[in-house]
Amino acid sequence: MSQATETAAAGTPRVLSGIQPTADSFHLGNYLGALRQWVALQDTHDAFYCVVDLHAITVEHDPAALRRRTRVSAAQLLAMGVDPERSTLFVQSHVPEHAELAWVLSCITGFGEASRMTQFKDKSAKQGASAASVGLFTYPILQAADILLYTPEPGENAPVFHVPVGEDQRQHLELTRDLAQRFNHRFGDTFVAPDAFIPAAAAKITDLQEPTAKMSKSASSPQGIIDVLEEPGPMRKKIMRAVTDTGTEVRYDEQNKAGVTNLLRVFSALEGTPIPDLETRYAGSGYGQFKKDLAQVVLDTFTPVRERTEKLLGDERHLDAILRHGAERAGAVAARTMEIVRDRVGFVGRGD
Ligand code: ATP
Ligand code: LTN
Repeated sequence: MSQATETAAAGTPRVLSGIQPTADSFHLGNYLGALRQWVALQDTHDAFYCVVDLHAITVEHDPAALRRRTRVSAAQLLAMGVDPERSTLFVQSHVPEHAELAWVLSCITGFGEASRMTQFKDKSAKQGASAASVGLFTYPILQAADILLYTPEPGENAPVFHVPVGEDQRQHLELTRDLAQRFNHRFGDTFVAPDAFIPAAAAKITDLQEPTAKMSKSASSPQGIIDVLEEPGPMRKKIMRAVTDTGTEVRYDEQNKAGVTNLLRVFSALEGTPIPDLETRYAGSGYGQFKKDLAQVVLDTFTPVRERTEKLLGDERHLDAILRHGAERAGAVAARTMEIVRDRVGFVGRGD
């Protein structure tokens, strides 16, 4: 059994989240919307964090890029502060129970219910609906399996189960809750329905060039997105060139000043300064100084992460050993859950 789960007292809140290895770097939206919470939640939760490579093959992919990005993703998580001694960090495909539970859950998911998932609709619309794979369609069910495999065990207190994600994942979390409750209803109490843990202030970081659209690796232009592993020069330039309105006032106004509002959110989240204090600090100084200072705050946050990531990638054996250790811990929990699930749905045990 895992060191982390052995030491986590029954009733310790549990957290699980996943991220796809589909880019050579995470971006600022990923960091503020989700990953920063991963690091913070380790202090209070028994944490499971997963690089979801099975999800990454739901769209056409290059095997060599996937292999590289899986390691880059894990290295960045470690560099951001995910601590493999306190948390279980692992690669989804190292724990085959994810795919197995996804199959079981797909058999209690309605076709219409799955058809309502907006992420599928958006992504399949981009490729042309007939080019979309069945894997992309069932993606949210695999995500539900990722989560429910790590359902907390009953303890003295009501079990707490958090899933930190950005706002765009709310619908998938609702599906996960519905599937947990449906399974429990049909086959007996098994899963704890998880709660989405969505940071209000940074739920949606927008594109620097198109401040009403989400910052996104697949939809943003290179100028609209800040990568965690970006070199300082281009990073500074992008922030200085971020779209703002024609006024000069640094003021939070979602309707009329979407660009400045997004930058204020980023500044506030990274520096930990309330937005009204930033408005006061930059009253009368125009956008230039504000952007310059913001660029410095972003650089101060990401430069150490980039340096640590490079170091971790320089020793692949060590990195792979951390991930193997994580897979062992995660696998022990997943195996226990699957044993119960197989029994509840009526599969005959192998008797070993
Ligand atoms: P894509 O848009 O290409 O699907 P993405 O850039 O949204 O990808 P994901 O891998 O889907 O990135 O997201 C990883 C995590 O980061 C998720 O929890 C998601 O909610 C969060 N996230 C992604 N983009 C943003 C954003 N712009 N603001 C806040 N959170 C975000
Ligand atoms: N669908 C999520 C990634 C993801 C995930 C998960 C998030 C896969 N499995 C489990 C939380 C919990 C995304 O696109 N960000």
